Amino acid sequence: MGKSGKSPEKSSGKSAGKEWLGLDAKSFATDLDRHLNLTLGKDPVEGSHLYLYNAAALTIRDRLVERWRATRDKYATEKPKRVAYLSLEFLMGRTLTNAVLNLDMDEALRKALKDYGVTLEELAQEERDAGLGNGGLGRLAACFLDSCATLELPVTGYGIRYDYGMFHQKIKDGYQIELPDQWLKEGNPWEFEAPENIRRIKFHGHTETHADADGNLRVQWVDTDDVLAVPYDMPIPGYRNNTVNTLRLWKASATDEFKLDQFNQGSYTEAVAAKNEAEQISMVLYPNDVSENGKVLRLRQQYFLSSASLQDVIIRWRQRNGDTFEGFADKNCFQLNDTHPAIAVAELMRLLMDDYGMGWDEAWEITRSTMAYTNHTLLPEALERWPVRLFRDMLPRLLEIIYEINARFLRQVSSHWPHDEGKLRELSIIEEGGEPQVRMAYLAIVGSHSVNGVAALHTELLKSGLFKTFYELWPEKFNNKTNGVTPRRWLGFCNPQLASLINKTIGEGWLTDLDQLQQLKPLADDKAFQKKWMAVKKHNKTLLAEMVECACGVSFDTDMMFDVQVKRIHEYKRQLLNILHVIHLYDRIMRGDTEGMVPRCVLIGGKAAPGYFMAKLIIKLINSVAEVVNAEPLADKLLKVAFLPNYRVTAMEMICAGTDLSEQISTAGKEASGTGNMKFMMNGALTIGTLDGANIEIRDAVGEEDFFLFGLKADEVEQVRKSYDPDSIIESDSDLKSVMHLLESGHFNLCEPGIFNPIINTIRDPHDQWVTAADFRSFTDAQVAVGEVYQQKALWTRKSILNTASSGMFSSDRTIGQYADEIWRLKR
Ligand code: 26Q
Repeated sequence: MGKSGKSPEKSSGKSAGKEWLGLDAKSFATDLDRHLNLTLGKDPVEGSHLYLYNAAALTIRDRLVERWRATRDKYATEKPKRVAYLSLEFLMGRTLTNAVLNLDMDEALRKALKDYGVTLEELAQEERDAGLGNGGLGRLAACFLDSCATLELPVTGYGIRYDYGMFHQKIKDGYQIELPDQWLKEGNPWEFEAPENIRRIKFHGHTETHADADGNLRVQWVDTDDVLAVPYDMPIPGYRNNTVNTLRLWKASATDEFKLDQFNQGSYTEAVAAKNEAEQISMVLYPNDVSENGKVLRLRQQYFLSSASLQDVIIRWRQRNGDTFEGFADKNCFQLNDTHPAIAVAELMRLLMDDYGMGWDEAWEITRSTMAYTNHTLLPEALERWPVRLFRDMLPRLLEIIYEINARFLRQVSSHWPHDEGKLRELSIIEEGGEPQVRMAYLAIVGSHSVNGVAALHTELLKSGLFKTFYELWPEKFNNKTNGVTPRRWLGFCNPQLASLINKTIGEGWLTDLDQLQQLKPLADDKAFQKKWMAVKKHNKTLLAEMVECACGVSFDTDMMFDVQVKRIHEYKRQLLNILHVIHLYDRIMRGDTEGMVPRCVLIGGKAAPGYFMAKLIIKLINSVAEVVNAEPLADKLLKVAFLPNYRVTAMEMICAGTDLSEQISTAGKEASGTGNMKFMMNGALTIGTLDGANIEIRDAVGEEDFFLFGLKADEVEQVRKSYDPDSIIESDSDLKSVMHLLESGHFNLCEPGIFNPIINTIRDPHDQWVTAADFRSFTDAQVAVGEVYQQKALWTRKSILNTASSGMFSSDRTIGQYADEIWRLKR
């Protein structure tokens, strides 16, 4: 297998002895016409954009399929070690435009579309986002798949084909409303059902033990309610390398057995209802980005994904290798995207022992050496736990195996720390107490050979905090893999003007070797280059302003600074701190204290978990403040505020290109990494941020001069919290005091008195976990510094260029290279 970046000759390829379809405009035109007329059966005249979109998708898809089959053949011949990336979430966004970029079909397709009088941009709008994820973790999985295909690594993504992805967010009277995301309503041209690979998943029932012919004890899990897992495959193209990997998503389907039993007994309706229950498993994505404990359906989803995917890998192994598992661990690796698929540890043990007759020790050796676990959170309340009771009912055989794993593990703990009851209680996979719980993170750590965090600080905090004792026991398991994002989507595609300027300046190599952006550094002070750089930013700001106008009815002036915070709404991410600063600016304007104030447009966007009261109230506050500020004539040229509804992958593509200032302001020690921060940096935004997650590495990469730092550090936050007194902080800071006065006087909620009291109370609460008041002064001062720099156009532009130029290490190609070398040990 070659390295990334090699650009094989276009269209030079064969599958099954046949030349590949042409990549020229004429071939595209012919195929567009054929798909429109024959595959879809529509006339160009009656064909709305949707039909033309589908014809284009099929035209591109044909080319993908050729390369897909060739890649499959190549893996089948070369038999490389393979990785299964197990994730409950893949936040893919749109596919058409990404495929067009990766297969270098942009120009030809545009030409072919000319005849229809439609632009590629207009067509692309017809595609709904595949929003099968909540936020960072799901989008990371999508970026990783892009990098794996680009690096030509045999990695398959395994997930769930939810009928409904992340909810559609509407804002009504300032409040979030959730609407179902019917992303499959118009069909999905990018998926291929593979009924020949259906797998059967067991639930409920009980276990029976008997001795086999050799006298070995064997366990059978019987009387189960089974559900079928039907795979749908999506092609994942690499960047211009003819590699196409697979994302396999499972849909739940009822077995047909009810027809025989219940149907004959006359209980037709009950039989159909049972079918419903099975198919619920893949119905909807859970819209929480922090674990919601105890939901039965969620555990069903987790087991469904884990079992189907492991069976898939094992059955394919046996098709190629016969009935031996020798070499299995050298040829397979399972990466667990957080603890969501951690039940895979016990499931692999079950499959190897119960279905294939392997003894415990051999099965454990295979399990431990193939499983690897990535942690994505530092919030202790976000660690997944499941009641033992739930396991006993739903997955009785898995509970037995977990108990056995735990018993053997605790023996190891006692020999490491003899006579230490406390250590046993602390490390046990089963948390005792009122309602005994299974600690999924502990199961994942015990059952894996690798445990990684997603940014340097995050990994250090895991080792010294959450997983300290595990680190003492197994220091060699722990490692860091700082996140990254794919530069194809997050610069090449989303910012065509900047990409083209960069191409003209340093060539196109950066798309697969992002460190090459360093070559822009000498140009940071070049007047002519700066001018072009600014013109691109201006253009992108115009597009973003159009979007904001259209979605929010707020007009953003492109001469003003675009100050943006988009991410899930969560208290630790402190959208509240941002809005306090906005109130402060408004307060200054109203007091006439506007000297040196740089005109700003503040954009905030993100979804709140439907059951997260405070997050939803913060959205309401943002909208209430926006309404007052935008209606204030005195603020007109100085401050605009908008809340962008339904933030998603496709929105970010436009947002990150048009942003001047990136807000990364989480309470230090709480954001595992962040990845939006990287997208903004790549597109030349400057960051205002705390020393949290990957912000630290971003600042190290660009240099402290070109990053606006503020706030308490992670260890200082812990210190401050011991004697935190927000009231006295507020009392001694006249700006904050004035902001609190505006809030408390009901200035932003005249018609709805008292609604923001819960927010006011949190800010004043000595137990406020996120210490918002503590960082207000330093945030506001840093914002003044931002304003001073922004007013010096050349200086700002220099810093903007240096940010892009220093963003090389935040390519997911770098991250995936490290996973491949250090965890998966793939040859490359
Ligand atoms: C768990 C159980 C039940 C229901 C939902 C969940 C659940 C779902 C999604 C828990 C967490 C998530 C998502 C977490 C997430 O997105 N974390 C982010 O991961 C990014 C990629 O590593 C980091 O950059 C972010 O810092 C981190 O917050």
